[in-house]
Amino acid sequence: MRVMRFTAPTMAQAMRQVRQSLGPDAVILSTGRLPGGGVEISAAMDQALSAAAGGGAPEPQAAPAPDPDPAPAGPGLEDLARRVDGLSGLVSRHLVMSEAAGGFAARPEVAPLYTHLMEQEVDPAIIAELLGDLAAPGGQNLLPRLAIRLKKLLQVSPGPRLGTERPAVWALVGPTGVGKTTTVAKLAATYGLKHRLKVGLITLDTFRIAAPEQLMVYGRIMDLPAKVAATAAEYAQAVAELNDRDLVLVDTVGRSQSDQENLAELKAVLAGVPRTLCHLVLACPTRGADLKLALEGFGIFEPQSLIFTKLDETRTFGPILNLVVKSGRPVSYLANGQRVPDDLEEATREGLAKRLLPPRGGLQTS
Ligand SMILES: Nc1nc2c(ncn2[C@@H]2O[C@H](COP(=O)(O)OP(=O)(O)OP(=O)(O)O)[C@@H](O)[C@H]2O)c(=O)[nH]1
Ligand SMILES: [Mg+2]
Repeated sequence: MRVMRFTAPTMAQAMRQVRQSLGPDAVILSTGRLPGGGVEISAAMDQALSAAAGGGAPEPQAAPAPDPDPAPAGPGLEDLARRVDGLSGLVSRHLVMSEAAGGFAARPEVAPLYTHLMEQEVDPAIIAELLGDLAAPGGQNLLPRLAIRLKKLLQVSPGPRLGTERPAVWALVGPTGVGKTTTVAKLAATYGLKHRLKVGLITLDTFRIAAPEQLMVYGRIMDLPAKVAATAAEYAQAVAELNDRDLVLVDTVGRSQSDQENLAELKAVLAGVPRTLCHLVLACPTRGADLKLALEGFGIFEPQSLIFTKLDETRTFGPILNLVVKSGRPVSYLANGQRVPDDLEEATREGLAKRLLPPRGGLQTS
């Protein structure tokens, strides 16, 4: 069992130590205040809990220790351990949140920022990282310092590179109805009309009635060649026929993130052109937990970037930050309306930070 104890002046600093030493999946076993000031966290590696369920409470200690009971747990115990793991994670998150909230509330200059980021639904662990030791001597405005920290966390990759091999092939994948086809059309207009590149279109969506026509119409309006493919061989053939193009944009069928069978089928079709780079399209108003599920489900496509749509339908942008931090993937584009091609912007750190932060002077201080 790997149990470690961390002490620090603030909960945020202690949490950072936990993440640095044990990684993002560390399980918090307990938190508490030290008599002389400061806080203490006992945390363990994930596998420690299955041993804990086998008997014996975890012993807080300063350094990793070998498992005292190496006997393998039976299937019943494994299930129990999973449940304990889930519950422990939940309880510890609440403990850390309330500890952190208490700490931030006691600092009047930080409290409004904390409230704002919580309202933006930024993950509490990220808030702790952002605000933990944020200080401005002489009572200066903390907002510019927070903006710098935020921009460091926000990864962006505006205008994915075309590379030397032509055509570059980008496929947009994602859950149903998030705006994949609309975004393909917006990108086609951006790269074809604005950047004057030769663009071709392919749709792999032969599942929904009239789906192929949707892209064909865009192709006709923009005078771009558009093709339909249903199998890996047809897809390879379609890309081969578009070999005079600089960029081929591929629209795909929307699938639920839980539909692993159909996702695997789509992956097999995309494998017809191995150099296809996938970009994951997600709708910003989707609940945070469901966005994380989508990120996991569509992980099989190894997306190069995240594209968020429907920003015009929400005022809550924390989930974008949460997903960037969780996935390590950059955001490439943001879609903020239905108009093709106008409602598409390249993601920038400044643009995202501006959406996430309160306007200067717009903080509630009560
Ligand atoms: N408000 C808003 N609506 C959008 C945006 N992008 C797309 N839409 C709308 O969302 C709806 C679905 O868009 P599609 O492009 O067909 O979505 P899709 O992901 O291709 O859908 P499926 O192929 O069925 O999975 C349409 O009504 C679009 O006009 C956006 O950024 N903001
Ligand atoms: Mg579509």
